[in-house]
Amino acid sequence: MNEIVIPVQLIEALKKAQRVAILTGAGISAESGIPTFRDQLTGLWAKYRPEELATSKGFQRNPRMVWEWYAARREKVHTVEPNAGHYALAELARKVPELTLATQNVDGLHQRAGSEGVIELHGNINRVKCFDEGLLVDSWNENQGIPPRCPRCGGFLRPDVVWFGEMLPDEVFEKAEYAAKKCDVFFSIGTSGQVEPAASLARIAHGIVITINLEVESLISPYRYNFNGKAGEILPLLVQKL
Ligand code: BJW
Repeated sequence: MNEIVIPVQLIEALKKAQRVAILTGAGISAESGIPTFRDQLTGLWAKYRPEELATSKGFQRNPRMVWEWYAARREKVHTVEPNAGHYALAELARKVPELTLATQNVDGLHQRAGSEGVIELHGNINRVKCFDEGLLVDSWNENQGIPPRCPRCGGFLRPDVVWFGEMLPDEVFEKAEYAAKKCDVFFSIGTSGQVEPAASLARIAHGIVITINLEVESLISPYRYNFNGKAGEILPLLVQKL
């Protein structure tokens, strides 16, 4: 691993920052053992077709397959732990006056690491809702087939995540957008930036933009800092210096 150097001017800027906004993606959970989507070998989309598994049309075509795929991923999430990157962001929130953390991840690991008020742009795999009514459901009869049925209307249940072609939950994106526009420092961590509208947050971000990603070219300039490396190694170093 290359030595990670955190520029002094970045530390100073972070110490002065009043508002910090953060966007995270699958890369921050990779070190916990959750696969990303677009890694060419291990990513979920290298093995599965997004249009079959992450669209409402795919669900209508094969609800059992989609339910089971998400059930297996939910099980996986329950077996892993937050990593040093998740914990560093929870710690960062205690060191700056205002911090908004928006994640595209559906695994709930930020919350388990102690982050509060997390904006879940793409929902949460641990919640379930009715496909027809869109209302959250807490419990259901396991003996009514797969997917289970909504206890209110009898429709299929589905994970409470945002599939392609679906709107992000009401007000969720607006909150993240507001935070990005108002912040002094914006972090983009472990995301390929290929999925809209989440990716637009880094483009509209005000102030200094810090990117932490295995695929980014290292860069230091007054308003852009790119760190090529693992979030779970870079974030703890950075937060420790504050
Ligand atoms: C590390 C690391 C380590 C690894 N440390 N880094 C404008 C233009 C074009 C298209 C559109 C547009 N607006 C809307 C669209 C359509 C679509 C879209 O964006 N398509 C593009 C793919 C072309 N967007 C939508 O449909 C969205 N809805 C919407 O826009 O509604 C309005 C609307 C409705 C109807 C019509 C028109 C508009 C919804 C998007 C929902 C995305 N859903 C998924 C699945 C969620 C459920 C589930 O988990 O199954 O969300 S897809 C998947 O991608 C998942 C992720 O949250 C999302 C982003 O992926 P992410 O997090 O960036 O992961 P990767 O794998 O791509 O990248 C990981 C990165 O980490 C890599 O860069 C690694 O290098 C790095 N890394 N280890 C640091 N240790």
